[in-house]
Amino acid sequence: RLNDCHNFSDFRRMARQRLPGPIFDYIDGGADDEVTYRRNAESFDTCDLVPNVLRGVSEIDMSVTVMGQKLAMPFYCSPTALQRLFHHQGERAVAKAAAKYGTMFGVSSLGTISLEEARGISASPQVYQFYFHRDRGLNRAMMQRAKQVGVEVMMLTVDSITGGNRERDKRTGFAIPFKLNLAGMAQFALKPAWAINYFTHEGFKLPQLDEHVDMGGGTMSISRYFTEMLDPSMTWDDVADMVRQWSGPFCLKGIMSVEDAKRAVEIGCSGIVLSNHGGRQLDGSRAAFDQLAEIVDAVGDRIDVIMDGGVQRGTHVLKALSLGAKAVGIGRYYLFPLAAAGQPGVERALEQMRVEIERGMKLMGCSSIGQLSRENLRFR
Ligand code: HOC
Repeated sequence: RLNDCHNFSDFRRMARQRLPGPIFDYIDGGADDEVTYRRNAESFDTCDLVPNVLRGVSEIDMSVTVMGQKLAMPFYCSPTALQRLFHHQGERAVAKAAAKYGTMFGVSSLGTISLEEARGISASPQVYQFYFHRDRGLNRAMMQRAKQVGVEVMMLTVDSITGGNRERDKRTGFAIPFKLNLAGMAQFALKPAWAINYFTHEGFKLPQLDEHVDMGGGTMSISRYFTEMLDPSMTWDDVADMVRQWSGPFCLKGIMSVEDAKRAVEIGCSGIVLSNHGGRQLDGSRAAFDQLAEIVDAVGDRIDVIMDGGVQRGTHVLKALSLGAKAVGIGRYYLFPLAAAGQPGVERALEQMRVEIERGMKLMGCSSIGQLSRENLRFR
């Protein structure tokens, strides 16, 4: 079955077969009418590649350096929440796969293994993604902990001061932890393989958050987390303080406008991730790929510009790099393989992406990433 997965859609299908419906919809879903979610993937088809030939491409070097981190491949596993809900190996599988392929991976403040454990598993550069909580002490504590662990890059998500309108989650009542109430029992019966693994491995934990938050034995929905815990009064001054405190590579995820990109440079960030949160927050917002050239032209010589959203093919990565991105983040691209098959699934997906990039570079006449340029692209 895993051997039948040759692309994103195959892994998505396999994940859908394996996961309880509410969990599949949580990963797969976007906000409102999911216009931005769809546009993310479609945006890559608005331009075509223009290859060169006869350039001597027997050796391909696809390594990049981003925010001071050397990556063997020009993409990394973006931090995503709640991974042990999708497969009992969760972040452990992703950290190991990223280490095997020499790329960076992220642990979320809503991750289901601890930063310390992730560090022990993988020597690959580690990103710690966090949100700006109302509890400023919690924000400081999260940064201190990351410093102690030796996290390479701090990544503050700035597009989520309130929750996107995720109607699929409203319909399914998605909340954590997964409960064995009547609805939970029905899911258990429908997806026994998932349920046996989930309930026979250690209980569901959020090691970055648990000591700070008392859920009182209840459940937490996405909208409750965003509304009750995150601070909508956050400003650039707050972020500037954090960048100073961290005094290392600091990155803002969820930047989309030129004005904000320039502010990020001013306050000393090392990178920005152009992102609309996988279409899960502000529906109708532009695809990061569509906005990339404008941002690279404005700040690309002073800050590392990264993008994510809709990346499903090696050629998508090559198009983003040709426009000037330093690297590309993947999310659902590794989450569906994780849900489908754990670590072997993630490794297969990373390998497929690596092979697609290598093949694409050869066919485009580029032996290193530095040779990609806008000359290789034409917009329709
Ligand atoms: C119950 C809390 O970034 C997402 C994540 C954040 C999830 C918070 C869930 O789904 O967009």
